[in-house]
Amino acid sequence: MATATKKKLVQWGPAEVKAALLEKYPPKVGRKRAKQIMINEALQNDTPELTANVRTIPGIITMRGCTYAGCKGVIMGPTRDIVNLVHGPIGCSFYAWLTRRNQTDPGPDGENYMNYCFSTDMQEQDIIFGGEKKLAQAIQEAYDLFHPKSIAVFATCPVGLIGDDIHTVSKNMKEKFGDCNVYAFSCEGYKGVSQSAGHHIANNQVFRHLVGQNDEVKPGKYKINLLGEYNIGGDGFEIDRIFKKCGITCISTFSGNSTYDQFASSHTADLNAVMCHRSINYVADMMETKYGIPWVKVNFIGAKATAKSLRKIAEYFGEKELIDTVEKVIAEEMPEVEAALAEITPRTENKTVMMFVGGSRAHHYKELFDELKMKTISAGYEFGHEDDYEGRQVLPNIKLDADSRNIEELEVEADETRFKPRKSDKEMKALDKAGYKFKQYDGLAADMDKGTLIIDDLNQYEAEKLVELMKPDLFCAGIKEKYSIQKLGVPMKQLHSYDSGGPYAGFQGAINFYKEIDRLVNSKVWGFMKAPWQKNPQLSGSFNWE
Ligand code: CFM
Repeated sequence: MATATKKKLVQWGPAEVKAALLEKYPPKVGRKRAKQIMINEALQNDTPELTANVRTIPGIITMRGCTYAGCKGVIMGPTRDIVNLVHGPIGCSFYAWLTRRNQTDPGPDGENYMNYCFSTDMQEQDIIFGGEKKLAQAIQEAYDLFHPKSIAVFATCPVGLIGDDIHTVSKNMKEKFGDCNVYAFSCEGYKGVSQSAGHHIANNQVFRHLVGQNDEVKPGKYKINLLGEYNIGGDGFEIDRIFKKCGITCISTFSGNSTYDQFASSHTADLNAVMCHRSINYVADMMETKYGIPWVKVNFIGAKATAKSLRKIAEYFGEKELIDTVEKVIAEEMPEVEAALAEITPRTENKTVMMFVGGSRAHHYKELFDELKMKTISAGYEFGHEDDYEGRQVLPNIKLDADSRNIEELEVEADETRFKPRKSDKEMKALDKAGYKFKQYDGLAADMDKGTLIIDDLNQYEAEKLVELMKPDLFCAGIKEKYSIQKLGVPMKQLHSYDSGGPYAGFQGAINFYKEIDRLVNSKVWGFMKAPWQKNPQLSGSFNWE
């Protein structure tokens, strides 16, 4: 047993690894999982090769979270001046209470509810007799205590099962208050196959109830929104620092360190820059249709990627002043980055890494590992869709199943008074001619080396198997995976919460990341560890009367 686990990558081709991962499954499970494990061949297909966004097979310990987590935790969690009230048993709220490290700055008004945990604390009698009255009372209590401008209500699983009408309760309370926008999210945990469904449910309501509520034009030049950036570990603060230095005005971030008013006036921006394609690309599409704001994909994870994204924004506005400032900022920031890389890369070069994270970070963080000259030998998302793997060109050919159809798609039309094309036809054509790409995302597979393994919805068993077979120098995933991987003697970096580190975005963030990875891959500590069963594979016990 011990020799098999020590075999190195060179002895295992991707096809063999794939076969070994599937070997122990019953045939039906094996067939299903086979479709979610792809040996990357860098094809640029129009039809998806990999199956994604489908149900996890019952009995398998998935890395995924639930729909409520995606809605309340991911999208709405970072909004500081909206009271997030969870309608459900206390556990759902307690485990969402500041566990995602989305940081905030209370700003000049100081209005910040993120450090509170609001819940209706449903009991058995509420499940039996209905929880609507309790919900109305809780909304009233939050309003009386804080007088917030907005209260968001989130449904947990039992709420959907007993049929509480949270939307009517919210609407009635909104009318009663007059000065507080109250709305609800039907984001019961079971609503979709993963948290991805929760993003969609959250964003639909943000679009419906928040975006476009304030037409007041904000001061500033080169106005953009940053979509899909959630300020984990302070990433958003570093990106804001860079924007300010460049003279770019960020009207609203969806939703890192965000406020109600930022969402409300986001339709006044002139460009939407999309970070996390998975969680928000449809909002960019809806804002384009309704208000005429074009969108581009950006990535501020990785120093080179940051520079590239800044240049992309500057090219869109096309003004010399901005283009020059962006170049000046890049020239100022890069020497420190390069010095850090020159010092660290001799120690990280050719080390191997695996990443299984969410719906976009497995791709974004590859940039940082490339800068460290490390090899990403296997990667995947927990809940990415086919387009996140293989690019947006596969979108028309994704087969929608019943689970996807369950999630509402908003019908959006151009706003009669507020639709305004940001660029003339002539300007758009000129950008197109210069090779400028709007609405383009090529996905993870295009950036992965040929012959690497791309795996969707990796589970606990497969993660351990993969590490045993390929012995990477570093494994990246989340808290649920952390300790089982470290017990295998491999260092593990959390790319959701960053453990306690960060920021890792932008230029300064990249330097933080290089240092952290250097420390992890060059520390021998995990390799010295032996679990008790590795020393004595035979467990023995005795009765206490013996
Ligand atoms: Fe987007 Fe995210 Fe991610 Fe995501 Fe997330 Fe996250 Fe993530 Mo954890 S929105 S898909 S649902 S980048 S919480 S900030 S780290 S799984 S890769």
